Amino acid sequence: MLAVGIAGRSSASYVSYELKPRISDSPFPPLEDGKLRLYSMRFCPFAQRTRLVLAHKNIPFETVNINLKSKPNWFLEKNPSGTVPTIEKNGQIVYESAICNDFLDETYTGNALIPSDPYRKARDRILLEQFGKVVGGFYQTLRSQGKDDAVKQTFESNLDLFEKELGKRGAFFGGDSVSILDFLMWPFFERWCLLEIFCNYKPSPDRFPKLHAWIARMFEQPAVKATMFPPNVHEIYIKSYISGEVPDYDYGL
Ligand SMILES: N[C@@H](CCC(=O)N[C@@H](CS)C(=O)NCC(=O)O)C(=O)O
Repeated sequence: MLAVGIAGRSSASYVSYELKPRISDSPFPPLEDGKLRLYSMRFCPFAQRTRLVLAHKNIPFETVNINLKSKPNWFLEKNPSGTVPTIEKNGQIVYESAICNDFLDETYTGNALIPSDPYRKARDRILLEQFGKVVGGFYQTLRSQGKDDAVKQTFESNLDLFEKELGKRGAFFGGDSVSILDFLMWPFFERWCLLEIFCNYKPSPDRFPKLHAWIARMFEQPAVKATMFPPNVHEIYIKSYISGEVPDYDYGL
């Protein structure tokens, strides 16, 4: 039952002991004092936000995957909203990806990701709020198999802000280097491959040259290399998700 593996293919030196998905009748896997645990689902983009921060900061942690269609009661007691990511250490429990990431960045201070300038931090928060529309547009486009032009147009108009912002900021949303905002947005760009696979569509490099260059730079980040899945794996997962059966949460373990 216990799958032990190196989480990622890069030189990032963290190791994750990944337990196969816990279903409702699975007993709580005991957590040692001092150990950080991530409750996750391998293909969840929100959990990937937190996995990116863990990888970037080389924080040791263990992973317990949750079967989101059959959640154990002990998980719901820890996080009544029942969502991943959720993190736990020494009885402290935090959930909501952006909050998990802030908590980790402030607790483990090496390789800081939150801007120290309060104004920059506030502007990043505003952008993150706006990014919700991009996430919504991405999934609407996917659901409509790219056949609804109005949906695609709205998706791209919401992306314009991020293209423009990158023009002001530089190579990354953090400027010369990645920041917490880059990692909060990345999982949804990694999944653009799904737009190509299922919709035969992708926002064009003519309209979004800076975002395309940023995507290429992000693929080179060690934390991205450590947490990403290739397009065919995203495809397998999404096909299992839309099949109406229990998604293949276990794929690759
Ligand atoms: N706002 C949450 C969203 C997380 C989320 O929706 N995660 C999904 C998996 S990708 C989940 O846990 N779904 C289970 C459910 O909603 O019951 C966050 O940022 O952490």
